[in-house]
Amino acid sequence: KTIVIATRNPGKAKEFTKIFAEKGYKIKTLLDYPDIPDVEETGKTFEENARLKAETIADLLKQPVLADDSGLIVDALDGRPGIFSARFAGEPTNNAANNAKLLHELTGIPKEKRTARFHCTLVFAAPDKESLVVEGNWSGEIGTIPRGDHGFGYDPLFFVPEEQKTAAELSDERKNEISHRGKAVAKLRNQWENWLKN
Ligand code: ITT
Repeated sequence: KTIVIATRNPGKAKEFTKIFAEKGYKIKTLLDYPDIPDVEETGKTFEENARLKAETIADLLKQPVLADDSGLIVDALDGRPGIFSARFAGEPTNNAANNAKLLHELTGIPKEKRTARFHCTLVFAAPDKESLVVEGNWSGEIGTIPRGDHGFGYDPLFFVPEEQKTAAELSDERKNEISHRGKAVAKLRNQWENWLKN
């Protein structure tokens, strides 16, 4: 049992591998298909971009494909970087530069105004089928010093009050239990085996 995930982000790939291994599935990502070109993310929403990735690659491979479009929504920045989270500091994705830019833009903003959330929209697409769409959110606060070396992306700056830790200080298992991506996958699991059969 193999699921193809339309991502080239190694951080996402690692999380999905772990999440789906527990369910008895193997995953492949676009890192396993170097000849497939990048899908341009021209949508204006997480869902539009996740659909673009999942539906384009499902048509190309003629098999079911899952895609994740996700990002960090910061209240004090009117929701930025949002759908532009991967390339906040420019192309190609540079996590260190993204985190530095985020800290810089929040200079002088007090703790109580540093609220943010991670969002994840997952789209499962298959040829000649209506896509399945689920989402998950995870609330936190943007810290002032990066902490922890698990996870990826903005995790070292994403402080989770309930855990008194940044996302990068959580174990991989714990992050998957409570994260935006973990919650979205939990919703997907209730529906996708039926969806694949019909
Ligand atoms: P693919 O399109 O190939 O999947 P991408 O990184 O370009 O990879 P997105 O456009 O969905 O994917 O951007 C997601 C960005 O949001 C990601 O690069 C991180 O900067 C941030 N992000 C999403 N989920 C995150 C998480 O769990 N922890 C930290 N940062 C996250």
